[in-house]
Amino acid sequence: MTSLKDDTSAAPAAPFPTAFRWGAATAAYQIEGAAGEDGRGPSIWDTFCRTPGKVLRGDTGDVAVDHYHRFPEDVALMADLGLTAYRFSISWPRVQPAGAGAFNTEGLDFYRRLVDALLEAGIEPWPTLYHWDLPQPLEDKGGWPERETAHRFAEYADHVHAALGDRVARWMTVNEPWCAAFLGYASGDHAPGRVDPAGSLLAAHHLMLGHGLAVEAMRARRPDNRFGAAVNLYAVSPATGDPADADAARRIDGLQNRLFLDPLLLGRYPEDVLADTSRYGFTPPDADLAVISQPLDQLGVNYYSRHTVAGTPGEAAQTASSPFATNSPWPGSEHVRFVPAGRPVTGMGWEIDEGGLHEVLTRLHREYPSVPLYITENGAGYDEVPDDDGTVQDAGRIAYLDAHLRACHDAISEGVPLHGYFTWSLLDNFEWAWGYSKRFGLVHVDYATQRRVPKESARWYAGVIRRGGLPERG
Ligand code: IFM
Repeated sequence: MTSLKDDTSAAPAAPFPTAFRWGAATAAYQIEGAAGEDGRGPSIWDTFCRTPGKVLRGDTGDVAVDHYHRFPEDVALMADLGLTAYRFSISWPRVQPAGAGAFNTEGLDFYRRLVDALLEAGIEPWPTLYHWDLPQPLEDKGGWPERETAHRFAEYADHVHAALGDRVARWMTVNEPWCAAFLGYASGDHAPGRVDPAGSLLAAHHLMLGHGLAVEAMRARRPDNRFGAAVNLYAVSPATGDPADADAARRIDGLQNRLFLDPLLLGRYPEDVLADTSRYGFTPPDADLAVISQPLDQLGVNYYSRHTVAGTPGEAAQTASSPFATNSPWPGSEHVRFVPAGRPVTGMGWEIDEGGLHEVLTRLHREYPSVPLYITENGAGYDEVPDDDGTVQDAGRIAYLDAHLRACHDAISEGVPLHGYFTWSLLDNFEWAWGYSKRFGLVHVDYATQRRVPKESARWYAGVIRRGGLPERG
């Protein structure tokens, strides 16, 4: 294979700061496989995948892209891309199979080997401690709606940190608590598949409490390490000027963005969201907010699209996180409809709106205390197949990444403290309820052979990294 770095570089038309992190992201359940190896315990996703009608075609993460065994090849691919940072997640059930009690040395050893390989290749490791794979025994005891789960998470995080904190400086606690809470416990589109709106609000609170407790414990050990969480944020617009649509936008912005940003960064819950959800008796203890609002060294922003919403009757858009979606993931605002705004969509049916990323970044800068920002996920899912000559043409993904990176560039020029960008994802992988039918990778994976082939977007991204910025607008 010719090296992805062979591109002869011209100076970028849109340069990024020299220290800007250029990364890619993945998550344990989506790539590792080896579900039954070396002492790993069952997670809620193992159970969910085996529940008929939950995951397209009955796909599972049992093998995924076999990263557990092929990580040296994958680190070599990252090096060839020129990545300076790699965001991955640590599988809680691999490290602590029952979610409490004994830790599994073999599981931790895998992450030691991975981290060592990354450091050897000059790539900064960015582990996330929770990307949705709760140990099943903890779900059997009530899962995230139970306060105890937050304490179990902090204990697990502390143990991993004790093992790796000498070689890993940057830590992310929870990934996309909105999805874990509301897709997991309100709509049931994700594991554990419960439809319990009141429980989903408690889950959201306990995910943030777990984050705060974990940061407290880890920071006490190594104040020099850097800690944060990754939230999935959206720009939100009303469909029309109708006051009912404005109210819908306020509600969805509240549940999607402010329900997480306000406790984390301001140490309070948004009053209007507490009012919107009051029918579910959500009254989080005030004392927890001091724990949740630990100073953050970095905020991870996962951005994919904009929500356009209406509070009035009409046509609804297909924006589902699952092909089987039926229940609402918006507790207290179940009546809100998501409507098409007419923009082009990715293969997920998600509207492409790089302006929304600029809006999210500048809003963070304007409305919240200054915290270093990183795009911890951004990318596009399609279902592309290789051409006869084996190349994978993914012009749609290149256009998506180019547009969103230009939005980042503009935001930085306007003073937004954005310090890095991790594209989702390094490799094609298990896309949750969609199984293997949607591909987000820069690198194509043939799931029958596990052969990896960098797509055209990988060559493009390697060029951006090499030049330190974007080429002239095409
Ligand atoms: O694949 C997911 C990832 O696990 C979390 N953020 C969104 C991605 C695309 O759906």
